[in-house]
Amino acid sequence: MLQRGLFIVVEGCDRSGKSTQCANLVSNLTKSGIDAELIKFPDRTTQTGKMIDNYLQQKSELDDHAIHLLFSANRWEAMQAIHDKIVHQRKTLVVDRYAFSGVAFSSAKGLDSNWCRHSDVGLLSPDIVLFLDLPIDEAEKRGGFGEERYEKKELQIRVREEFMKLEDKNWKVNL
Ligand code: NYM
Ligand code: MG
Repeated sequence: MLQRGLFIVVEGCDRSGKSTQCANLVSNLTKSGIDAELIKFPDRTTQTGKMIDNYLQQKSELDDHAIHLLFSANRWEAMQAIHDKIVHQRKTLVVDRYAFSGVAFSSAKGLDSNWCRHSDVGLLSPDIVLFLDLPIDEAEKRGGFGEERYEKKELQIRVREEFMKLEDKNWKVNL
């Protein structure tokens, strides 16, 4: 029996298959007797999440720094609950996007990547990061690509490059 649950983050560009793989992972963990739960960022249900959703659906305009900080706030407001689940309830969390997306997308837009990192400093660190690396050409062919802000080939290529700069020893790329 684990003393605490694991914090597993799944990252990737848009349409890389994260949601499908996250669902598969949770279901396989559950079948192996591990109490696992799926969490997703941005969480579009909260107040900050609604502002983020409007922005992504191009219903509102926001300064690049302001939206970056909203994405960050959307994680901070979930921290206590995440901590309780992992530490007290010993649940393993599979998290669809996290602070890496925050830095990769905002710096791909042109913000300073050091500035981008600051607002997430102190968030709970993941135990494992799984990065789904699908060629952008393939992602582009998938249904729905292009509906939301950021779903543009040129930006996705830069996002992928920014993700690669964040890779460290806790990352597993395309397992
Ligand atoms: N995104 C996501 C960011 O720009 N910063 C963040 O901190 C996070 C968590 O939001 N294009 C972007 C990546 C996606 C978009 O995510 C919505 P999803 O997983 O498609 O709902
Ligand atoms: Mg998306």
